[in-house]
Order: sequence, then C-alpha cells, then structure tokens
Amino acid sequence: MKKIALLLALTIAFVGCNNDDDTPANVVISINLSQNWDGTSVTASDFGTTEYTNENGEILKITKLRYLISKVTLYNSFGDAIELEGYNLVDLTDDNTFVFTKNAVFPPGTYNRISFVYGFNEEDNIDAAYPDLNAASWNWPAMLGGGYHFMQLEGTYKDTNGDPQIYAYHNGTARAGIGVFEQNFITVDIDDLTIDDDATININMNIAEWFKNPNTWDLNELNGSLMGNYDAQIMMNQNGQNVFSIAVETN
Ligand SMILES: [Cu+2]
Repeated sequence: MKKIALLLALTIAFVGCNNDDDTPANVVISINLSQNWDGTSVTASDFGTTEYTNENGEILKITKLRYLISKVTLYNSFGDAIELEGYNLVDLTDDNTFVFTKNAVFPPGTYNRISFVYGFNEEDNIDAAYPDLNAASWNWPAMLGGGYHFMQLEGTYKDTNGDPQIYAYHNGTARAGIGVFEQNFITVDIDDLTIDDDATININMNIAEWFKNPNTWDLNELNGSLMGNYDAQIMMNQNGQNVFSIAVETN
C-alpha cells in the first residue's frame, strides 16, 4: 500500500514538473494524408460517379487511387532531423491508410520543416522487399527497373466523341533504354512550418495537378501503357512537383 502511495506521489511530482513553465514539453504530432481536386475533397465515394475536368478539358472519373509515401522526416530548430519509420500505401478505399502516424512524441522544440518521399528513393525501392506491398500487387516490373509503383490512378475519361474510355496513370521508375533506368521519385520538402505545440499535419494531394503543370496532360494521347513510356514517366515526375501541400492544425 505504501509503495503504491509513493509511486502515486512520484507520478504526480513528475507530471507537475512537466507542467512547469520552464520545462519544455514534448511535441505530439499526428500526420494524415488526404486528397482533393483543386481544393474539393476526393474520397472513394466519388469513385465512378463524380466528374472532374482536367486542365486539357477532358471530363474524367476516378475509379482507383493508390500512392506511396515514405521517409517522412521532421526537422526542428535545434537542427535535429527525426525520420519516422515505415511507409504508407495510401488506398482511398481503405480509411486506415490515411494515417501515417498518430500522436507521435517528439522532443521539445520548434518543428519548422517536413520532408517526405513520394514513392521510394533509390535506397528503399528494392525489388520485392516488402511483403505487404507484394501482397497488394504494388510491384513495378523488373524490366522497367523493378521496385514498386509510386502511384496508380485509374478511371475513365470522355474521348473526343464523348465516349468513355479507360485510363491508367501509373507512375514509377522510368526506363530510359534497355537496362537503363532513372529514379523517378519526388522529395517533397516544406520549410515554412512553426510547430511548437501538439498538432496534426495534413499532407494533401491535389490530383488535378497531375494533369496540369508544367505539362498539360492529354488523356486522348496518354491513357494507357504508360509504365514503359519514358517520356510519360518523366512528365509525371515534373507534374508531381506541385501536387503536395501541407496544412497544420493545432490540437
Ligand atoms: Cu502499373
């Protein structure tokens, strides 16, 4: 009984200490992922029903969206870089994949920068290395450089006759020639944050950007067999530079 009382007293003392103004508290951060089309939220409930118009004027629907995020790293004002383990294969049909981390505890400090990799970098993009991704049929063909997809965006668009046609906008390693491959991942780096208290960081993907800037994507020309199309893969990488943004909510 005495032991319990003592423990309780110690716990209270410890908590009390943490609440002191001169003792900086840990920073608890959650990181979520969400998707939009030029600001309008996109969820699986839009699949096959909601129509979007891309930059080139094609009317399209989405039936599938999966993408991979890895190497999420937070940086604080002391110069520490804290990398979060693992990766998320975001699948719009699975709500569980929208949370990269929930209530991760970071040492006290001001977190002013976040970076992450869209897809896998060269070091992590190892052929067949991740059983869960293999099970999700996320592999990228060996003859195209191997490793894994970065994104699968699929649906239908209306062709010039107004008839629905299928598109499959798949992104991964770019095959420049026989046995010649170019890493095609994107490092997103945002350094205008000021997080010194518990917060949720939302990583937002604007799907419309994949069709927009700098390459106006023509779905009539580029709708399928894109995985082995070097130029298409590079255009995706260029357009992908602006698809991600960050929004911070304080908890
Ligand atoms: Cu594919």
